[in-house]
Amino acid sequence: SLTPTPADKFSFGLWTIGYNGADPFGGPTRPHLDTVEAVTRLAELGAYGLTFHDDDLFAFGSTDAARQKEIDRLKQVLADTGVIVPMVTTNLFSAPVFKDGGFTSNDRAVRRFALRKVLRNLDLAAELGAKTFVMWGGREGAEYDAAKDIRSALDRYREAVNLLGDYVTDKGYDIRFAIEPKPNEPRGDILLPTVGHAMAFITTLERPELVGVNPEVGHEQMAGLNFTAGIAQALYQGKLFHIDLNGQRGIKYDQDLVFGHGDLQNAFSLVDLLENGGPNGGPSYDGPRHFDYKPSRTEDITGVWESAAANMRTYLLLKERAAAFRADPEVQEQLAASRVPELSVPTLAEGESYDDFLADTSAYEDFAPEEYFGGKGFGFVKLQQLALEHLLGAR
Ligand code: GLT
Ligand code: MN
Ligand code: MN
Ligand code: MN
Repeated sequence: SLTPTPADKFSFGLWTIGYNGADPFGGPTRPHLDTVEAVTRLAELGAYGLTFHDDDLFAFGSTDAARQKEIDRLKQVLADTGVIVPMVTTNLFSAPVFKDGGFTSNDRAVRRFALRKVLRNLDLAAELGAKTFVMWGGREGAEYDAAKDIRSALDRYREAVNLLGDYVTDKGYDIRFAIEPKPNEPRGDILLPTVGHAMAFITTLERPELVGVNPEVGHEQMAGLNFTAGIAQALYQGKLFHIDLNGQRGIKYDQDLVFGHGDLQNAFSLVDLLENGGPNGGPSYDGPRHFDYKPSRTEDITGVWESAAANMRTYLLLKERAAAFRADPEVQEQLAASRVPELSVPTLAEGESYDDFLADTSAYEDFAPEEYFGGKGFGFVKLQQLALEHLLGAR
């Protein structure tokens, strides 16, 4: 069905629908959106989750009383609507004190303050039942090579994440961390710029099992990478802890468009991967389908809610189209003709040693590479056209 329900696990950041339209060139075009209204409207639209940064819910530097008042208002509207908080994250990028980063600022006092801000927010995440804690290090980076000792910065990042891992373990919190990569913006270059960098970093941690990634469609595409392929590798390594869905058109500033309003064919293959698991079938990811987009500043509040609904509707449309693609006998035939399933067959036979392998003359001595295919192609273009026709609703 194309009507979103909580079973679809659609979630939104408070900062997404709450984006007031301010950009580096102009001020707000929309008034502040209150948390209670945001949650109420999301519930009506069929979303199941709300996520937030500490500073989205209560302004940076709030008194304890002002902070608690907003937490209580949030808890009340969650109870009234049944919306949950699957993920919480900390803002270590907006306040001027974080201009050179939080965990990796050159200034040690800033690093200590940043870590305390995160620990306090982790307690709140646990209190609200969040299972994932996202870390987007937007200010962890530099504009100038001489300004940042990258190896020390990674040491400090590691020190911070190790401390957080000890903290949740000792407190018994059922929370895992998800690092969100981004290549640049707001910093000239950001640490852990891609999914691959982040997954390699995770192997250096003391508790790697507690840490995964939160890849964002647009962020990988800003680096010119294939998002679906990156997600497939994160799944392969058991590291897809969370996902940020949105749209991006090419290598430029972070657009945060509605999901599908960028590279639609890649969005199709992504939903196919998440829902159908690629060639082997079966869903491959059961976590939140989290939209991290920005309603364009040209829109009024009606447009905000239309764009929120558009994200979910596009996801569900792609899910339907991907199911039709997989169910089409002609697609199955072409997959076989293109030898897609054959890639899952191990290259060596069971129990075949390298001695056996070297003795197999059919593999090398008698193999004629030029004649082998007899000029035959793989038919990948035909397969892609079948996918496109399903995507367009032409089949
Ligand atoms: C910020 C960023 C997003 C991150 C958020 C989590 S904050 O809006 O652009 O991509 O997911 O910190
Ligand atoms: Mn983004
Ligand atoms: Mn963003
Ligand atoms: Mn994001």
